[in-house]
Amino acid sequence: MTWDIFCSVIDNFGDIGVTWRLARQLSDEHAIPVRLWVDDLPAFQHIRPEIDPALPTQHLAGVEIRHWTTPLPAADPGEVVIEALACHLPEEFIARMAARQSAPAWLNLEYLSAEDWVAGVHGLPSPHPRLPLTKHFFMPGYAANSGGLTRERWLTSRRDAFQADAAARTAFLANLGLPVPQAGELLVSLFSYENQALPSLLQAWAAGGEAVRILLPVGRALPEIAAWFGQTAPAAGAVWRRGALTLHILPMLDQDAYDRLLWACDLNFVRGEDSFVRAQFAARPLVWQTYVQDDGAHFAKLEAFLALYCTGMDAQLAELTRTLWRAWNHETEMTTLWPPLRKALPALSAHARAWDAQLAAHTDLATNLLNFCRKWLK
Ligand code: TRH
Repeated sequence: MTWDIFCSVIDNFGDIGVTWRLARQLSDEHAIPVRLWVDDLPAFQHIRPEIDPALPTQHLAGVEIRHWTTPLPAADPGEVVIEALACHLPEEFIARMAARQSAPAWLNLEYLSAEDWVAGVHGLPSPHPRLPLTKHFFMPGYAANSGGLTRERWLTSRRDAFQADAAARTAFLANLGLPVPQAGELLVSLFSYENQALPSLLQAWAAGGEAVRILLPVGRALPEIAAWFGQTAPAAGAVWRRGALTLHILPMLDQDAYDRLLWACDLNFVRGEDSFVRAQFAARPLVWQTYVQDDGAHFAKLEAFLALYCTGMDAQLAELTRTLWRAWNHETEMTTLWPPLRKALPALSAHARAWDAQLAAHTDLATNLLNFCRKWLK
């Protein structure tokens, strides 16, 4: 049974990051022929350099990738159609779906949230007002009665092997032009949006008593950071130093290499949706910057996740985590928060491992999707 997944890139890389990961897993682990429709191939190329933005059709890792243009190229809808992350299917495609002998399973794959209402909406039908089609909400989430998280079967074993192998870590870092980590040095990846708290954090790292090496992929935080270092022409490959802080600007890595970067670091700053989930799967301490929504809904998302993540944590550690993540998201001064965070990293690492083990015990999103569609299509 063929599946069509539609991805419209609103901005950045999360929309394509999430849909690509799912498409690849469905093909790889479930042998499903997947057709991924993407309206912004250059964005895709950032996380998978093999993508050729000029091609209307191409294949990668067993997935057929189609350039989603207007009008949509001719194609018969598959048995499952997923409109991902608030995109809207082209009307002509919906008409083709309705013209099929049996209606496809049509799913609205939503953004991830830890909020309570998610489980209540998961699986709800939304009948088309005119056509004999029903769309269902499919909600990723942390609860057992949600759609779950996209997690490959290989994840735990590959990650654990990598994290247990110091030589693999060193080789990976060397490949990025980075030196062998020294004893006592802290390795931190920093993937964030613009953030007014950045200068205070950089200041705390520079003034700390211990070496901190920051790995910064090129992107939205770069101008603010360059300004703090008094640099005017930031580019991948640059290395800037101040006090105990050394900062390396990395090129955008392909998605699998970015996973490894998260596995390799002692602490990861992540953002949006996909890097956030992958940092949880890295089983290392993390700090999340939410994707800002105009109505402030991102703060509710932050609090809902914190409530879950801090459950069972030692009270002081939970308080520190909440204070720190709130400061990062409300973009307030963080200088005084760094020393306690640094001290708490071993305890936070243990918590991150336990959290990951909890997540690994849930059924993954691709399997949940498959089970849902089988029921609907039978
Ligand atoms: O890029 P993001 O901010 O993406 C989004 C979008 O803005 C989207 O519209 C919004 O709705 C969503 O966030 C919540 O952050 P995210 O989700 O972490 O996606 C980044 C992707 O880029 C992820 O798949 C990891 C990948 N990536 C690489 O492949 N290489 C890299 O070097 C880095 C830094 C990231």
